[in-house]
Amino acid sequence: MLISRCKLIKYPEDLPDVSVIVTFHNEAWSVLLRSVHSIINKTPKHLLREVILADDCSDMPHLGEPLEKYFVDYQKVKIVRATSREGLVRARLRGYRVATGAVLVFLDSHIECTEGWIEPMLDRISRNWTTVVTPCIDVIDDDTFGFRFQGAKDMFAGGFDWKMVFIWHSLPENEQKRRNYEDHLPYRSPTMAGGLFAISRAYFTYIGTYDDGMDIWGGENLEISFRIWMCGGTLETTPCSHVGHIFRKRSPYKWRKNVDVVRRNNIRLCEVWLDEYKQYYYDKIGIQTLPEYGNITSRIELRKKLKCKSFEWFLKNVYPEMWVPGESLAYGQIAAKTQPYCLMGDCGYGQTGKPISLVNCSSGHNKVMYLTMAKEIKRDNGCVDYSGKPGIQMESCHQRRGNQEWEYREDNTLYHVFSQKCLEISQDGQTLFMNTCLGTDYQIWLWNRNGPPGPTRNWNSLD
Ligand code: UD2
Ligand code: MN
Repeated sequence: MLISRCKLIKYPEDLPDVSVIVTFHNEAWSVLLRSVHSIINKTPKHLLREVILADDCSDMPHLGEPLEKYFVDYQKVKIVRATSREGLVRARLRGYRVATGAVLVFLDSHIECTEGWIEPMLDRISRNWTTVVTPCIDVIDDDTFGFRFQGAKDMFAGGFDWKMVFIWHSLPENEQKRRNYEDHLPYRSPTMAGGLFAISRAYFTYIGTYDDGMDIWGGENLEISFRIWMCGGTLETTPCSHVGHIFRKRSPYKWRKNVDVVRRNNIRLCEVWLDEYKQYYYDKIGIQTLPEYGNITSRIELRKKLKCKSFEWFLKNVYPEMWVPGESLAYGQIAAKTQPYCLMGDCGYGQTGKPISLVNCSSGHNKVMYLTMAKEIKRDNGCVDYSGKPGIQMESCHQRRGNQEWEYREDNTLYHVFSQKCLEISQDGQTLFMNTCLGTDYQIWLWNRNGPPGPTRNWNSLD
């Protein structure tokens, strides 16, 4: 259920009005109409200036004339079209150029707005024009199209990893505290998913809209998130605004041939905003020399003109929970002392719960693990987790210690703080288990006691 406190809030009558910009490329008819009708029906008339449908050169017949005809009597619905496929950034910019509302709301084309979705966002922006707001994104099931409402318990903020992939994480304790653990209050988020947000039109212009050199999909969400924070704005989510979105299992449309556009977009973003931290992305994707990524001069000038802060400032002040590889307390393969076996933890996107296994240390697998400042043993987005039940597995990192808090002790044992047990390899070298710490050779693990080369945050410097 919607947090009940949300329903009690009275918003001023004179909130700023909005231009809702929906970009689409080959969207299904019913899905697009569901999106547009929900916008019209759920936005108070006096607040809705217009709905701009920005067609990114769709070639499905229903999106041509039939769409024009369907909306012919809707004065507030405007359709703008690209004559060649431009990608979502340039399609959104096409919408922005014709928008006249005080606030812009960008939405994907497969969404559903709910009652009261707009007021909480407009309220925040009307108090401070540099606040950028996202709604809570609920899930619309991509098989049944049913709407799955998220409650207050599932509040997530946005983060990212060094593959420059957007990730969700639970609200850090500090942020909970800052808002007195009150579920209905907006919370700050280091990044946003990218598809659904409200921003003052003047502010969008002021901070340099989007990087129009970004193509098709990807990267623009982190780029605008970093830019908002580093250049003096605030990015937050209001739990009182809910919009559903169809998360699709795979991308339904065509991409460019011969170019990895996501990587190219990410390089643009790294070169402009990440300072020396960009190295972590390049290490992660394994490139030594940069492929062609276009011209970024105007974006670098923008950063100077707006006197934006450094990426280190962002990591210290906005996202202190972010894991920085160079700050690791230990890193590399974790090798058993007694046998030629190393720990292997597998945790791709969305897959968790896999048991930690043992593989030959000289095998080709990437077995590099990190001991983070939050005392996790980490690989990708997974952390070694021991729940007290038999089995040690990779789970998503939660930074709340508990099952994921480990110490690599002076005597080279791997100590699980909560259970007070040590990691042990069986005498036949086949299995792993947790045992009372005895300091026997089967509990000794060899690991480098430092982080990999790379920038680290200087927590003491002032900025
Ligand atoms: C997420 C965002 C999306 C965007 C993307 C990163 C949410 C819910 N969605 O992925 O908005 O920030 O991350 O780039 O946060 N489109 C075009 N032209 C194209 C490709 C896409 O117009 O060449 C449209 C598409 O029809 C859709 C929107 O752009 O309305 C976003 O694309 P998506 O739904 O494939 O992205 P999504 O939700 O996987
Ligand atoms: Mn989408």
